This record gives sequence, structure tokens and C-alpha cells, in this order.
Amino acid sequence: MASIREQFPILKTQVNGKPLVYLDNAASTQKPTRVVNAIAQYYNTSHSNVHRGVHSLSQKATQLFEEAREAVRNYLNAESSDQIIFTKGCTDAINTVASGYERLLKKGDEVLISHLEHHSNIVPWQMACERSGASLKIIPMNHKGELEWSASLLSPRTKMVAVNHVSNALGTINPIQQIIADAHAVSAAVLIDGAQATPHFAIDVQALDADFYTFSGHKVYGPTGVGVLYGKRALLEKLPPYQGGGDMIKTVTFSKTTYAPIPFKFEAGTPNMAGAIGLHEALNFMSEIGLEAIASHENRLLLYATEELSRIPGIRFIGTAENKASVLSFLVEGAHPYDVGVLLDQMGIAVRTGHHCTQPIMDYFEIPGTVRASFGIYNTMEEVDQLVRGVMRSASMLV
Ligand code: 7TS
Repeated sequence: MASIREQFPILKTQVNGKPLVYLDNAASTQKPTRVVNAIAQYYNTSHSNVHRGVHSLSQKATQLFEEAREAVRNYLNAESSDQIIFTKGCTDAINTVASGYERLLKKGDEVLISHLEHHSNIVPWQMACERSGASLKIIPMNHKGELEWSASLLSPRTKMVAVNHVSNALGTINPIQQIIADAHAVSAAVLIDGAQATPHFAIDVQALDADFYTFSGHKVYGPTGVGVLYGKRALLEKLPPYQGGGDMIKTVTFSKTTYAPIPFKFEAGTPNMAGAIGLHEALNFMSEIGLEAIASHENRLLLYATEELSRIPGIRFIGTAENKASVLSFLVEGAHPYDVGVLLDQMGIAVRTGHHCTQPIMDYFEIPGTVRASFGIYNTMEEVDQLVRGVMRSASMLV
């Protein structure tokens, strides 16, 4: 653990005069020095535009960028690296699919999303439905924050099912394997928003049989401004691109343009090479620690935090699913989550407060928001103790 923490200089800094306890990993993780160095190294030694020049530097940049794509392929166990599209992030990846589907969907078609989605897996589908005339259906959830999945929610009209692998607000791990199998039985495609799964456990898109899988670089110890869309080849080939520009074409005349093959069809303009190279380094960092070791460490933190926080009078957990990743949402009776967050911040403890871009979940529980602690690779049991003491102090001041 000491050697892992050593790699994150920010963890040695102070916030409000107190050592930082960073528990907002679901929003964004901190970056190890090697990721920062890989980006600096790229700019210092290898930067030029990709896929264009015959000159050596352009070829070097292209090689590094394409090696990053191969690293993502390997990380997700995709069949082929041309099924890996670099995007600005998870939101951009979902919008790429939803904007393409907007043109494939027809009136009478249905798109199924869940009550547990982040706004970025709700709004793009609302837009696609509004513009195409398709209808949006919702998979309901129960009071534990688990999806009430039933294959009867599907019909031959269902063309797309878009659900998250793990809920960012509650930590629920969703039964996506069952959902994918049932959706395929009615020939619906399935998009899995993996923004909160990729930081915590290994993903195998082939074993899952997901049609599309998306995630963000900045939540897996990589840089901001880069993300990934994985798709099955036949579906990506059928999906219209939603941005036009350089790099995504085969031929252009004023009367007609033909598109480049995947993945370039979806990568209009100069891509975020530095971002992809930083992401490559971040995936190496995670793989070297080992996804199983990460999952078991974070699971221990989650269990310990749940047990210790539950001793605090008036604590109420929001999201008590059987199967959870290391996200813990809670309220202290009589205290507004925002006030708890501000007091914790004064103690150097960074947690997220609010609706976490999941307003339908907050509406379900009839609450304004929650306090959310989310754990990453570098968090320790001592930090959980600090959180518990901080929440106790906040409660004694506010209630
Ligand atoms: N999907 C899920 C499940 C998320 O948790 C997030 C971001 C996104 C999509 C969007 O990712 P982006 O990188 O494109 O913004 N979630 C959060 C969060 O929980 N707090 O801040 C951002």
C-alpha cells in the first residue's frame, strides 16, 4: 500500500490544513506519476499529428496512439483493436451510439434504460427517441437500489437496452449478463455504461457478449478528455457517425463522401493522442497491481466502512444492494448532505454530495441528494476511520 500511495504525490498534500483523505474516486481518480510522466514524455519526444505524415515523428505518434488502442483492446478482451474507438470520455461514447441510433430508430421502436442511470445514459437516449419517434422505457428498481429486471420489459419493438454496469450513486452491480442474454433473445442491442465498473474489476466484453461498452479514462487513473467506445464490428459498421471531418473519410467530393473503416469513421479530427497514451500507462498501472487485488482491497474497504458507519446513530444508507462496488451513499438524519460535505472538507476529507447526476434515483428515495464516499486503489482502513470520525463530528455539530 505504501508503495502505491507513494506514486500519487497529491495524496501527500494538505487540504484546509489537514492531510487529504480523497474519497471522491467515483467522480474522478487521482493520477500516478507514471501517467503524468508518460504524457510529458510524449510531448517532449514524440508529438506530431497522427495518421497523416510520412515523416518519422508523425509515424512515431501514430504508433504510440495505436499501441494505446491495442492496450485498451487487451484490457477489455475485445476481439480486434479496430473495435476500440477513442472518444472524449464515457459521455461522448454514449452520445456517439445514441446519435447514430437516432437515425436507425423508427416510430414504434423502443429504447430501454434503467432507473439507475447517470444522466449521461438518460439524456442522449431521450434526445434520440424525441428525434426518431421511438419510445423510452424504464427498468424499475427497488428500495435497495437493485434493478427489478424482467425479460417481460422487452418486446420485439425493443431495439436498444442501455444500462450501467455499476451505479455511480449507489454502487449497485447490475445483472448485466442476464439483461444482455434476454435482450439478445429479442434481437435488441445492449450498451453497457462501464464508467464505474472499469475502475474496480476486470471486464471481458466477449464473455459478457456486450454490443457496446463505454468508459472514461479519468476514472481509471488516466487523464481527462479521453474515453473508450467498444462495439461489435457489424454494429459499428452499421452505425452512422455523428461527427464529420478529417481522418474519418475515405474519399470526399462535393457530391458524395465515403467514410473510413472503423474505428476511424468515429474519430473525426485530431484525436487526443496524449490522452490515449496516458490511458495506456494507467491501464498498465492497474494491470500490474492486478484487477483481482484491486477488487478485493476495495471490497474490504467497502465492508469495513459500511460496518463502522452503521454504528453512527441516525445514519441511513441509500443503496443497500446485495452486490455492490466500492461506493457508499448515506445520509445523517437531521443533517443536509451538503452541510456534512462542507464539514468533512474542513477536515481534509473529500466526498461528493448532491444528486450525483442521477436525479431519478434521488426522486425515488424522495431525498435531495446523498453524501457519497467512493474508494480507490490507494485508500486505506485508516482513511475509513477518519471518515467515520468525521461523520460523527459533523453529526454532533449539525443534529
Ligand atoms: N456513467 C456513469 C455511471 C458515471 O458515473 C459517469 C460519471 C458517467 C457515465 C459520465 O462520465 P464522464 O467521464 O463522461 O463525465 N460519474 C460521475 C460521478 O459519479 N461524479 O462525477 C462524475
